[in-house]
Amino acid sequence: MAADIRREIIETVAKVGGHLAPSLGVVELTLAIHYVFDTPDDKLIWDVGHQCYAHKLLTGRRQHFKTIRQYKGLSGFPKRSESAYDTFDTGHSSTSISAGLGIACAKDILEDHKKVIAVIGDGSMTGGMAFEALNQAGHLGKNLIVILNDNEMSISPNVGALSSFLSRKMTGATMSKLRKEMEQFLKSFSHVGENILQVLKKSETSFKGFFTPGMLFEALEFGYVGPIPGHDLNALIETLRNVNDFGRGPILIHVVTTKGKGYKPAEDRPDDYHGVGPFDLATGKPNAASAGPPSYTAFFGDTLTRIAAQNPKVVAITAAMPAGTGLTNFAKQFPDRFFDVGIAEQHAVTFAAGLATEGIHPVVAIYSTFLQRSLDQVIHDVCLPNLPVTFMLDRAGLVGDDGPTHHGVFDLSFLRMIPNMVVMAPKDENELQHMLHTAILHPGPAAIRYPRGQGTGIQLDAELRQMEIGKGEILQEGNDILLLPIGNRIQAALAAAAELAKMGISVAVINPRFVSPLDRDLILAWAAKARRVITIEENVKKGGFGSAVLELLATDHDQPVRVTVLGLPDTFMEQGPQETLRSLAGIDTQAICQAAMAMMDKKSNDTEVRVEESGEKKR
Ligand SMILES: Cc1ncc(C[n+]2csc(CCOP(=O)(O)OP(=O)(O)O)c2C)c(N)n1
Repeated sequence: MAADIRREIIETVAKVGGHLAPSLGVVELTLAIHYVFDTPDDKLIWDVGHQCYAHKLLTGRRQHFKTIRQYKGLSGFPKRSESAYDTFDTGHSSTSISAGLGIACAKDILEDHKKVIAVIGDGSMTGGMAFEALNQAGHLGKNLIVILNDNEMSISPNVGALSSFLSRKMTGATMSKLRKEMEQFLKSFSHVGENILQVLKKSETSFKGFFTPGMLFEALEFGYVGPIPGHDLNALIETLRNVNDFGRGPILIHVVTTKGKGYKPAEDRPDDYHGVGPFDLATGKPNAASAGPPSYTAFFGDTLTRIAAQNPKVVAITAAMPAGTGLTNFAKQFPDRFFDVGIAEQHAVTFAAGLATEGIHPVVAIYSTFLQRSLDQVIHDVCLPNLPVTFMLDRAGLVGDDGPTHHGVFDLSFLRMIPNMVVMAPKDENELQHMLHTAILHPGPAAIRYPRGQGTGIQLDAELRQMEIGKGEILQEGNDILLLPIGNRIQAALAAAAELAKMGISVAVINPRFVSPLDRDLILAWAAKARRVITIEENVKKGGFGSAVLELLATDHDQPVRVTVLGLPDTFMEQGPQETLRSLAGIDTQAICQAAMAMMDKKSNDTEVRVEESGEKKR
């Protein structure tokens, strides 16, 4: 059965892409859990949820499995609305123990004696929330089974002191160093220490046993079982049965697995096969990528490396995504100025704040969706003391197949409200490099958001230019309508302007560059001329760029201006190709043209109708 499941996963992911290596690593574990426990009444929670493919196949979704991560298809993550077997919606890491403990406490109150099992990877264990939950779970002593899926990998090789501790590198040099330190420590307690030391010395095994990974969890009042070989079904089933039958209180089962197990290319390069696009089954090689310019991510990585070569105070920080954020080269060239903090976005931000207080300039590269974790750290630790930290928000906007857990569609709203924070979005990769240069020279916090995917192919200026903070540019003059697109919507707006020109509509297009502070003068001047304004953003409408423009125009009572705000609706957008989702949300070229034509058709009664959100009128 394990072989069948693996074949199905590999064949499907080769066709449609997905999280391959994490899912292959837990096939036996998934089988054993469903074999021993009484799901869905026993509650099973997958941390991150990217390893849930075998779980989906085993819980009634085999028929639809081919639609995974596609528009209207199965989600790539556990989803309560999809199946009773999906206990908890996940996508962001390190939540499973907290959720599991909540469920265990609820079951206690409800006098329901079913089991709760949280499966968490060693990478996700680097997230602070996991420890907050272990801390409370140990204290409460509730029945909670935590399965640690230890494959020594996050997306890239796992980092941190905990990782070495877990990976049982308690041999050789580490072991003798520890032994010496222990001897000295125990000897300092004269008689008692000497006695314990003698007992420990008698048996090498007991000495080693003293320093197993279990120590850590036992100190947190968890029972510890393991390490268990994670591809040995018999061993897994026996262990889970014992825990199911006899386990009481919080128990951690340490299972050792191989990421990518069963598909050679994924076993050899688990980081490359963590999440993949379609690939050739026989060779493992990715299907030919569409020709075109490199990604925004790559342009960011290259520019930062160039800047760091000139400026020794620039450092880079990632939260477990060195490759995803484009920092692999930087890490190679400047190992002492590169920090992978683990899946710990909150810590990453406050760590950056600490560096900044000493005159270092940290560049924190985090996907927009994961910076949501660090809102308080951004406000309290960086913006309040006005520290010069640059935030690079990759994957801002609609990310596509990963869906609602991963769309980065809130950052304009949650960053522009913070005093001292400069918020920018480049129209292309050339502007991205100038913005990065500008942010690093700026004496306070600044954030740059840019989309997932390829750049526009524009020629890069050889020299980096410092931009004036809060200054936009007029890209095209016109009298009938002013288009105010931000970031990646600029190309769509220029295309719409060209279409509208064919219909005799004269369109002005501004590149605002800054969402905070806004270029008030430029926007007010052109809005006064056109009297019809359309804002376009790949962010939720609520509180985003359009809201900022509305706030600005509302202060200017002399100039009645009609405004249409195009942006993402007040729902969680589903998964699917980026262009499909943009069209659905009404922020693509066609939607801009339609909004413009609708505005031109309306009788001009400007004093009555001041502000219109797309679809709704306010009088
Ligand atoms: C808060 C957060 N930050 C970053 C990520 C991106 N991410 C997805 S999986 C992963 C690594 C998880 O490693 P581990 O828990 O060991 O699971 P494995 O993939 O090795 O099975 C990372 C960093 C995320 N999902 N959530």
